[in-house]
Amino acid sequence: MVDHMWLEPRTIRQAVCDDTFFIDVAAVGEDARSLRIRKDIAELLQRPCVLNPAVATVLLAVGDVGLRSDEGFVINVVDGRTEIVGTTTRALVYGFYDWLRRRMLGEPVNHVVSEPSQPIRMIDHWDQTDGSVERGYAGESIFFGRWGSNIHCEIGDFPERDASDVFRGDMRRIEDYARYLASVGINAVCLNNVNVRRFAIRLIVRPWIDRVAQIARIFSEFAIKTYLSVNFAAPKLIGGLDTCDPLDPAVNAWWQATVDAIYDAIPDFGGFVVKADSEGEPGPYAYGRTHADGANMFARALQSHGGIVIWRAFVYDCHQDWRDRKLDRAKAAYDNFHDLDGQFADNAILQIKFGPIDFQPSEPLNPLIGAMKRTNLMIEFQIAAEYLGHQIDVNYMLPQWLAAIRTDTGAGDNGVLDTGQYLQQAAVNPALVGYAAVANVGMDDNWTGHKLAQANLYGYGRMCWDQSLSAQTIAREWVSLTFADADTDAQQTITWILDTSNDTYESYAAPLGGGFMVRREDHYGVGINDFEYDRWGTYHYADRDGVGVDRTVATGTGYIGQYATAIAATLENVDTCPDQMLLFFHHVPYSHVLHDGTSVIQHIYDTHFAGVDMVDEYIRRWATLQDRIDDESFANVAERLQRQRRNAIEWRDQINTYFYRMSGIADSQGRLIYR
Ligand code: GCW
Repeated sequence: MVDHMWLEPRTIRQAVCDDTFFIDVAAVGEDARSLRIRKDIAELLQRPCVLNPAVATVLLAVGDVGLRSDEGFVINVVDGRTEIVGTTTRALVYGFYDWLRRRMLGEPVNHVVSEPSQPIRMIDHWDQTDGSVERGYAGESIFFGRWGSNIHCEIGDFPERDASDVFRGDMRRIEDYARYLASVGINAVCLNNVNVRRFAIRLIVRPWIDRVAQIARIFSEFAIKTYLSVNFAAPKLIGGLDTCDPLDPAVNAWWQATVDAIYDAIPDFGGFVVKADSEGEPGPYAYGRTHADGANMFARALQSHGGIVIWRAFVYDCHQDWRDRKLDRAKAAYDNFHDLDGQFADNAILQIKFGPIDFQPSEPLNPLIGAMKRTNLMIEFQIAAEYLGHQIDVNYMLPQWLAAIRTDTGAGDNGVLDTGQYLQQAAVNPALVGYAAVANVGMDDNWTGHKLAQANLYGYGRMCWDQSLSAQTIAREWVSLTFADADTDAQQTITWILDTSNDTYESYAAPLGGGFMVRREDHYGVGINDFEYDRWGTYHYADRDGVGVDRTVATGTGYIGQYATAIAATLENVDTCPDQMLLFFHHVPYSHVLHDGTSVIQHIYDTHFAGVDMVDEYIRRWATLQDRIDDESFANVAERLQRQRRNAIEWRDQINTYFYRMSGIADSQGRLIYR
C-alpha cells in the first residue's frame, strides 16, 4: 500500500464532501477562469457545487481584503455561511487549504486573517536526470529516472539518453506532491540539482523543455512556479560558443534566445537557480568578472518575461591548505559577496545558507545576513537531512530553523531585527525575498524514507507562511493531521519525540557548536578527523590542551569581525559567547567552565551518554504505539530507531574515547569510556 502524506484527494473529499458542504465561487472575470484550473477546487466544484451563491455553505470569493500580500485571505462566518475571500485566486488556494486544515484540526474557522511571512516560499530539488538525488534519502527522484526502475547510476556516470527516458513520467505522483506543497503554502519549486551535469544541462532547451513544461503545468494548477537550475557554462557546453563571459554579447544573446524559448513553452516559468564558482561548478571568476556580473546576465535575459535569477552565495574555496590557520571556510560567503551589495539587478536574488558553513547540526547565523543593505535575499535551509541523520535518525529541524531566523541580524538601527524583517528592509524589490529549502522527498512509499521526516517538509512550509508559529505547534499540527485516527496520548508521544529530536541528535553529533565530525564519504555517522587536515576545511582543532576553532578577531581567523559590532563584541569574549556555540567561536581548554558550572570535557561526556539514553527512551515509547497507529508507520519508525541507536552508540563511544585520550580527564561519574 502506498502511504501518502496527510493531504490527498481522499482526505479532501472526506473532509468536505462527507459533510455535504456546498462550495461556490463568487469570482469574477479572468479570476474565475483561472480558479477553475486550480485543480482541487475545480474537482470539488464538480460535485457538491451549487452555482447559486445564495445557498452555498462555503463561499470562495475574490475580493479586496485589505492585506499587504495578494496571497493573503480572510475566513469569516457570515449568516451561517463560511466565506473565504482573497485578492487573487492564488490566495483562495491557500485559504481553501487553510480552512481544510483548521477543520481537520478542530480549530475555529471564523475571524481568520492570514498572509504569508515570506513572499517566495521555495523548494529546491537536488534531483538529477539519472534518477538519483544528491543528498537524497528517500529513494529516487520523483521527476527523473525510468518508470519502476531501480537503477542507480553514480553521479557523472550517466549515459545520454533520449528525453522519454530521462523523465519518470509519474504525473500522478507529481500532482500529489504539488497538492501537498500548495497545502502548506509553497509557491516555487526548482526541479533539478544545482550541480548541473551531463544531461541536465539540456533541460533548458527543446525538446526537453517541453517535457519540463508538462511538469510545470501541474505545479501551475496549484499556484506553484517552476524553476530550473542552469549550468553557467551552458553556452559553451551546449550552445557551441567558445566563451561564457557574462559581458560577451554573443553569450548574452544565447541566453536571451534560450530564455525566450523557455517562456514559449512555460509562460509562467519562474526563472533560474545558479550555483557558480563553487565546488567545481563553472562561474564568472574564470573571466575575471564578479558574481554580480554573472547574476545580472541571467537577470537581463529573464527580465522582460517577469522571471528572476536566484544566485547562490555558497561560494568557498574547497582547496584550502589546512596548514594555514587564518583560512576559514566560514568567512567565505561574506568575503565573496559583501562588496557586491547594491550591484545586483532588481530581478536577481542572492540566496544565502542560514549558517556560514553548510547546514550543520549547530551553526550561528551567517554574518552575510545582516550585512547586505540593498540586495534581494533569500535564506536557504536543507530539509534533506544531509548532516542531520539522513532520515535514519529522527530529527525534527524546526527548532533549529526558527532559532536561526529569530536571531538578531544586527542590521537594526535600534534593537533586534530578525531575519524576516531584515529581508524586507534590505530588499530592492520587497516581493523578491523569501526562503528556499532543499527537498527531502523521493519515490519511497512514504515519500521521506523516515515517516517522521515528513514533519520537516510540512513544517518548512508552515514556517515560510507564518514564522511566528512555534516548532511545537507545528509538530502538533503535523501529528494530528498525519495520525488523525490515533488517540491523544499516542499523538502526544509522537509530538514529544519530534520536539526533542533535534537536541538529541545535536547532543551526540555536535557538542557546543563543534562540528563536521562526520564520516567523509557520506556525511552520516561519526568521523572525528575525517575533515581535519583537509582541503574542505578544518573544524575542531582538538589537541591535548583544548578544542574548538578560534574565530576571534584578536587571535583567531577574524571571522567574528564579520558580524555587526555589538554582536561581534558578545561573541569575541569567551565569557559572553553563548555556550551552545562556544566551540564554533573559541578554542578552549577542556577544563573551561560553562555557564552551568560543567567543564567542557564533562559536558561532552554527559551529552553523549544522554544522547543514547534519549534514543533508548524513543524506542521504549514508540513500542507503546503498536496497534495504535497504522502498521506501516509503526514498523518504519521502529526500524529507523534501531539504526539510530547503533549510530548514537558509535558517536558516544568514539567521541568519548577520543576526547578522553586527548584530555586525559576521566568522566566524573565513572561511566564506561573505552580507553
Ligand atoms: O552541502 C554541500 C553538499 C553538496 C551540495 C552543496 C551545495 C549540491 O554536500 O552535495 O551540492 O552543499 O549546497 O551546493
